[in-house]
Amino acid sequence: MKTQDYINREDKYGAHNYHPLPVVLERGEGPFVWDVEGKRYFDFLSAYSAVNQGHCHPKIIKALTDQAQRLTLTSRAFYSAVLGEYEEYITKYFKYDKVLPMNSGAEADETALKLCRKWAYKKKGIAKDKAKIICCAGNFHGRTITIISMSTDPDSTTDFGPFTPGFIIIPYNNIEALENALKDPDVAGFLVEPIQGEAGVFVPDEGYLKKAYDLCRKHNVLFIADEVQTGLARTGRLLACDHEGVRPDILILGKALSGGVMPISAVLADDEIMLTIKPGEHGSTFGGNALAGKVAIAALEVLRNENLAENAERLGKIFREELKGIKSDMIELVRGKGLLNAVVIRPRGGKTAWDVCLAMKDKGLIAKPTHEHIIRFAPPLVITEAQIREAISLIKEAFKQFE
Ligand code: IF1
Repeated sequence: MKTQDYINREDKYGAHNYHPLPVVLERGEGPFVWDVEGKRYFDFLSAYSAVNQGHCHPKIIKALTDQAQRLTLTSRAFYSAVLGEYEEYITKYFKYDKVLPMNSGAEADETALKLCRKWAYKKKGIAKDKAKIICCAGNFHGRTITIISMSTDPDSTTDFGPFTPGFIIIPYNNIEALENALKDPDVAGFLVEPIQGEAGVFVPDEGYLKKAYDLCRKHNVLFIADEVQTGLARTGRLLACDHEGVRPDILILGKALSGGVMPISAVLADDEIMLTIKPGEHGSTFGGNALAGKVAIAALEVLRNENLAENAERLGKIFREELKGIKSDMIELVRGKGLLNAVVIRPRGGKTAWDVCLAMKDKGLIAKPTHEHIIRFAPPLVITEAQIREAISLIKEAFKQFE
């Protein structure tokens, strides 16, 4: 079978809810993936930051295969020998009292919303069913009905209503708007991405998160950080909130918590908040399974042992510097933090970000456009300086084609 045969088969039997770049991958190692024709690519998407530790990291795969032969899933109807070990490990790692384990990022966001509401009624004293949560225009928190109820993206919402009430949507990176919204005494929480991914790696002004956090504190409102994409070393710190010394009241993690091996997500909070949810009130068949516990411990160990946050910080600076040095009319703007970066493309002669991505693919580097005119660049954090420089020369060559 050739590339086109694989594409045709997906097209015929799979729902058409994605529009992939025409490349069919069959193997991955570190920062590289190979297609079915044997061609090697730099992976500059990293499965939307789920493979921060690199493809098929040997320590994570070992944890997976070892545990897979002992015990994979018990459900939470019983205790497991692994869950407590994982809970102790991750809570000490992030310095929270408790963790609530889930699977996908969307589920963890849902969990955070439910937790926030429960806290609002049990602790803050908001009247039954009145709690509101503030969120930001341009957000991306997942695909469930409740989560898209917060979305301002028509692709995410059109023909999917009716929606979940209880959200106040304010502009991102706007402290005045937050201050205003916080005047409502029924507000229980503020849910925010430290950098907006889907919006095109939109980095807020320095000090925004800290000011937002301080305002939430002042109004007895929970500061909830969705670090599903920005967390776990991606932006040059363990958490993107660490750049501003902010400790979220509720922290949401996913994606790289498994190094891309299986869906593992988590919500972290202290007892005052987490213990408001009682047995039977929330959960998931697979959440906290033994396989996930061992995989997540290994994935977190790799981040620390291989200094991936430091690597992201250092190489991110070089990467942005070099990108800014590329002489092309098509590059309007380069932005990002650590190894979460984006280029805003100025279309030229009918050529868009999609065409640039196709040209980069031909050169041996894959990345995905977002919103027609933005290309996200987010390689695995195990990438080396020499590899980053090699990747940049490929990107340069691709842009040259449009001169
Ligand atoms: C897809 C974007 C990235 C997320 C944040 C929760 C979730 C995500 C901050 C949900 C998921 C994804 C999913 C992916 C595309 C993608 C994405 F462009 F849409 F915004 F990464 F930038 N919070 N992000 O970014 O996690 O339920 O998917 O595990 O294919 O939809 P999930």
